[in-house]
Amino acid sequence: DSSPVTESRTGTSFPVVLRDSQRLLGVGLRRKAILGLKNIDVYAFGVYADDADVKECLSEKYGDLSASELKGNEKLKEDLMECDVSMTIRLQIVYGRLSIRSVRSAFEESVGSRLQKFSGSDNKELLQSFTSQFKDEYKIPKGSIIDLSKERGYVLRTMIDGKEVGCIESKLLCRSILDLYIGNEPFDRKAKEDVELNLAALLGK
Ligand code: DAO
Ligand code: DAO
Ligand code: DAO
Repeated sequence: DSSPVTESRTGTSFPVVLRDSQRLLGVGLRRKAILGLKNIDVYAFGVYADDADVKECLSEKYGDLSASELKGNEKLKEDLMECDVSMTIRLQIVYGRLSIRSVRSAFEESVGSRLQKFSGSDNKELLQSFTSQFKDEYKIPKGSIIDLSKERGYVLRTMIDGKEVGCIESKLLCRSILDLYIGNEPFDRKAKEDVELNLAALLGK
C-alpha cells in the first residue's frame, strides 16, 4: 500500500498518500505541441482525493453498485463535484525551460476554454485573479512540484515546492481545473480511466 507510483514515460514518482488522507487515484502526462510541430513533455501529474470525503458523501447513494456499474457514471462525477471532496492535482515539472510567461498563456488557453464551457463566459477577471498569482520572479525548473489543492468550500490553494503562492475561492475555477484531468477531453486519457477505476473500486462493492 505504500511504495510510490511511477509515471512510466517520465520516470517521475508520486507518493500514494498526500496530506495523510488523500489517496492517489491516477498518474499521467501533460504534453503540449509547440509551433504546431513536436510535442514536448511538460509535466507529469497525479490526481488525489480524500478517501473519507468520497465515502462520506457518495456511499449512501452509490455504495450498492458494482465497480463496473460505477465506471464512467456521469451522474457520479456530477455528484462528486457537488459534494465538495478535498482533492489535489500534483504537477511535477519535466520540461527544463518553462517560463512564467508560457505558464500564464498555457493556463489562459486550457483553463480559459473550460471556464467558457462551464459558464458560457470568458471570466477574464477570475482567470486574471488566478494568473496574477504567478509572479514573474518565480522559477519553476525541472523537478519543481506544484500542488493545486481543492479544499472544502471550493478553496483552491496553489503551492510550489511546499510554499503557498495563493488561495482563491471559486467553484467554477476548481471545476475547470479538474476538468483538464478528468473531464471529457482530458490531457491523458489513461490517467482519467485510472481515476475512474480507482474511485469505483473505493466506492463500489
Ligand atoms: O518554450 O515556448 C516554449 C514551450 C513552453 C510550453 C509551455 C507549456 C506550459 C504548460 C503549463 C504548465 C503549467 C505548470
Ligand atoms: O497544463 O494547461 C495546463 C494548466 C495547468 C495548471 C497550472 C497551474 C500552474 C500554477 C503554477 C504557478 C507557477 C508560478
Ligand atoms: O465536470 O469535468 C468535470 C469535472 C468533474 C470533477 C468531478 C470528479 C470526477 C471524478 C470522476 C470519477 C467518476 C467515477
